Amino acid sequence: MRLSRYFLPILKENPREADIVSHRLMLRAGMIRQQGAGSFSWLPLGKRVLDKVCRIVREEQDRAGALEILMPTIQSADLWRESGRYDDYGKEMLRIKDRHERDMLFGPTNEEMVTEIFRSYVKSYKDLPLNLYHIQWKFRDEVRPRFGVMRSREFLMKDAYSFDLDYEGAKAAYNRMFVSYLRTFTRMGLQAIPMRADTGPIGGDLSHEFIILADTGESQVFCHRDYLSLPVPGADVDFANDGEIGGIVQRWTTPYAATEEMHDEAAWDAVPEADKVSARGIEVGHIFHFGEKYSKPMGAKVTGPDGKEHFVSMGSYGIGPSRLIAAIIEASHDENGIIWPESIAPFDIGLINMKVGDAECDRICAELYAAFEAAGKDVLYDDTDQRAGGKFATADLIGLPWQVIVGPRGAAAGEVELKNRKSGERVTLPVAEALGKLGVAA
Ligand code: P5A
Repeated sequence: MRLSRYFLPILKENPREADIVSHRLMLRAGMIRQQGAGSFSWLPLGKRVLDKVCRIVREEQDRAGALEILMPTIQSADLWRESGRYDDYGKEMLRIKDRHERDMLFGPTNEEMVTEIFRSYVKSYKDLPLNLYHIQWKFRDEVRPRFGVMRSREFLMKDAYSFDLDYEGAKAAYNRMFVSYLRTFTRMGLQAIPMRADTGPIGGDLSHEFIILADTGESQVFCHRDYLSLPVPGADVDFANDGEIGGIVQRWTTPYAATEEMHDEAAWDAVPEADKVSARGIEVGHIFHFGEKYSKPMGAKVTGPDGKEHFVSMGSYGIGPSRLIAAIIEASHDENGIIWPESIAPFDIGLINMKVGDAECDRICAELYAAFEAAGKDVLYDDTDQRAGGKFATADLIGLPWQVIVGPRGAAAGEVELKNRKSGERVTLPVAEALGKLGVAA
């Protein structure tokens, strides 16, 4: 992509409305545009990151055996009257009427709708376990939308829903999502700690929040230092093996970890002083087991091996991809801007032509650009006539993992400069070696 043809509305000044660094950097880097209270458009750079985050989420949901669907954003109130949540949900639910004066709502979550799908088709235990997920916009009329996409009113959620014959099956389904979440967040360069959590309006008796430690986090959290070094399972983890998956969950739930609402002072006192981590945290995922809370009132049942009908045992599992992006920036930035982990960077490489119009600079840039594209690298080529200082500031602000800088003096000698955004390390190399260092054949 050539920057001269891209839409990257960089802000030079710090936007006054942004209180935390991720919100400030997302606005300054032209990733998002605020459209109203807690409502944002995703501009090209932001949309690329959102897509990359969703791709990782999808891959890990699929790996754990969940199946992707897509449900509507607008739901019928009648469905929510069946579960009893239409009245319970309160002011956070945006309620709408259609032209026939029917009560509708913009979905804040989809437990009811997915239960309706399930009960319409699945009648036998032989079709279980089943886990259906989608990635869809949600609306919650939050009392205090703030911090940009961290707590917005319209936000993206990956929500999965599991259906099993009994508690044992449902616990295995819960464990699979638990392990899938560990992998998902690690792949984005985040250290997420599962903590016992309150179930709120979703309900149920077992729940974990996945928390990223960050000073700007909205909740106070407490955990054992061991969490900072626990190994995350690799891609070869066997999701079909309940014992293996259960063992991982066991290891990840043994040391003390709790959010403020679930904090247990007595258990906390038992943690050695040197191992106590008390910090602020950002909730990026939340999983729930709630058994028959929806299946019973909504009549979602299957025939079991005993020939009898059983209400299915359910759970639901959420990740907020839009919030995740803010959390990643909170965890990975410096005074000059964002530092993207490679897995979700909007582009892999920023190619900077310091002197557009200089024959050698233009030629080398064209050669590099073609080689990167051929190798399947995402590259943003700064071919604008902005001055060098401005180009460097933009490159640091948008935080691509690698910068390849082509200036007239180096170009005349067949050399370019390579800068690693994270380490700040710069090296001058002949063109072919620079390509080699970036894993591209010359
Ligand atoms: C689980 C999936 C649920 O809604 N029902 C379906 C369950 N859980 S949750 O904890 O309420 O939300 C899941 C994740 O969505 C993100 N999230 C938000 N992101 C941005 N702005 C918001 N206002 C917001 N509210 C929730 C969080 O990542 C949360 O963990």
